[in-house]
Parts: sequence; structure tokens; C-alpha cells
Amino acid sequence: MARIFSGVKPSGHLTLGNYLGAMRRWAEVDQHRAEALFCIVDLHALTVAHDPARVRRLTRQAATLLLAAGLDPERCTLFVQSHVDEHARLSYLLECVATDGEMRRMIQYREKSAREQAKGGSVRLSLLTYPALMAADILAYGTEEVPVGDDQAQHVELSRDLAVRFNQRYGRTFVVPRATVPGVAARVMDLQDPTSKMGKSHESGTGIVYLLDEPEVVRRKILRSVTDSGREIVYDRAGKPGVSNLLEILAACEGGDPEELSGAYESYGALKKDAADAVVELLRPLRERHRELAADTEYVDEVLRSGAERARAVARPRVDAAHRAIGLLPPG
Ligand code: AQP
Repeated sequence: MARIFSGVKPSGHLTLGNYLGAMRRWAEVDQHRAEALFCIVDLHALTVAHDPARVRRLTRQAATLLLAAGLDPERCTLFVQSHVDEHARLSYLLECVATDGEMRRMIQYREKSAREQAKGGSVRLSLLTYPALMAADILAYGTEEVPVGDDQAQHVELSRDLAVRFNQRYGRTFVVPRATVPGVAARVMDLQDPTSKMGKSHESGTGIVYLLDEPEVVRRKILRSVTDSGREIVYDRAGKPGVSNLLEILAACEGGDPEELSGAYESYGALKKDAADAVVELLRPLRERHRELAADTEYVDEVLRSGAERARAVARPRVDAAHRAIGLLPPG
């Protein structure tokens, strides 16, 4: 059985992008066909200015939403990254294998460090090094597949490079993973700026559909999404980013093909209305289940506790092996 690992970062409220790009597949497909581990990667949320109480709150909220989305603790392992020390233990070893140059080439580092500087803040060293931690998240589990949105493909590529380099230098220790991205909605774009990814920590709240937005709010955001110049409805991500984004969202909700769907519409208004209806219906059961689960924090905490225990048992032997392979004397 294939081993799958993926994660979500509690750096903001989860979005439609997180759901369509990652979470939905984890629940509907991945946990049924593989030995799957899903993680709330809270250490990654500390790489930019953060409020400690908010990160804690968002961590539990993300876990609750993942369960509401259909992750089943009997079928997969759901846990919090900081509860399993092996991630940080392995991350340092991978920093000793990675180079400064390859870290600086990461697009997310370049974009987020520019954003932090534009806000007048300083750039945390962890923002540069976190791809090594992400590689540790993946490699610690002998992961073969990493189901992610398109924006994370570069980081998975780096994880592959580090696994290969470590194995060549110190002996075969890691499985070399690969990213899998969804065919549709691999990169849901901001409704107000369809040339930028819909990101949970971005400022433009009206361009981002949050999973816990009220249905009227979801509808309003989609109906007010920016449109491209010209009136024709064609699927062309470069030339018509606004309409293409709506077509992708609708296709992802209904299981269709964005190009084929474009033929069914003659006006932006009709497309926006159908996309809004489809997203509201898609999110309705998730919101309802979330409301039930949010009232039972003890259950959620117990899932996370036993998930961490299982994850630790899987990760520890490989991380110990990496320590030995790289030259560290095991404790007596
Ligand atoms: N807009 C998106 N379209 C498709 N997939 C997306 N994902 C995120 N945004 C989109 C996928 O969701 C998973 C979890 O994402 P993450 O928590 O690691 O966050 P991120 O992708 O780094 O960026 P965010 O959500 O925008 O957060 P910030 O603003 O803090 O960087 C991943 O598989 C991701 O690909």
C-alpha cells in the first residue's frame, strides 16, 4: 500500500483553495487507497509574524475542519506536527544536506520575504529554512506520494532532491517522494486578483472564500469577483484569468471540465451565479459537520493525541536511522 503524507498550515482560516486543491482529495480518495498521514503543520505557521493564541486556535480549527471534510481517524492518521519531535530532529539533518542557494530559490520564500519587508517587518530565518522542515515532514514517513496544490510542487521537488542527495552521501535511508496535483483547481486564484493564488494569509478578504464563511458571504464574494475585459466566456488561464478561475471552481465542484463548461455560458452573470450556488452547496455539509465537531473539543483532542502516537511510531525508526547514517553516535 502506498504511503501518503500531506499537511495544512494554521496560518489563517482555511480556504476554498485548500479544500479543492488538497483536503477534498485527501478525504474522498487518498485515505481510502493508501496508508495516509495528514498533519497540521503548526511549526510552519511560525515563519512569519504570528499571534500565539491565534495559531493555537487555528490549529484546533484546522483539525476540526479536516474531520468535518471527511478524514476518518480509523482510516488515516491525523496529527499536529509539533506533537511529533521527529520532524524537528530530521529537519536539522536536512539543513546540513541542503544548500543556501537552493533555499533562496524557493518562490514562496521570495514572495513572502518581499511581503514581510513591504510591511516593514523583518524576515525570519525560519522562512528561509522551512522547506527543509517540510522535507523532513515528508521524508520521515517513507512517503511515496504528496497530494498538494500546485503552489507546493516546488517544495516537494526539493524534498526529492534532498532525499536523493542524502541517500547518495550516507546510504539509502529515504524513499524518494513525488507530488500529485489535482487535474482541476490545482491553483484556485483570488477572486479579486485572479493572477494571484487564493491564499489564506493574504490581505484581500473579499477575494478569498473561507470554508467557514456564511453562505450569503460566499455567494456575495463570488458574485462580486472581478471579470476580464471582453464578454466572451472562454477557458484561457493566461488571457482570461477571472473567467477561467470561475470555470475551474465550478468544474471542480461539479466534477466537470472547465473548457467544456465554457461552452454552456453566454454571460458572466450566469456563470457567477452557478459557481456561487455550486460552492455554497459544496461547503454546506462541511459547515454543518464542523459545527457539530467544534462542540466536542475532547473528541478532536483525542484524535490528535492518538494520531501523534501513531505518527511517532512510524517516523522514529527512519529518523533514528538518518541520525546514525549521517555520523551521530546513538545514545548508549
Ligand atoms: N489557492 C489554492 N489552490 C489550490 N490548492 C491550494 N492550496 C493552498 N492554496 C491553494 C493547497 O492546500 C494545501 C495546504 O496549504 P498550506 O496550508 O500549506 O498553505 P499554502 O499553500 O502554503 O499557502 P496558503 O494557504 O496561501 O497559506 P499562506 O498564505 O500562509 O501561504 C497545500 O497542498 C496547498 O498546495
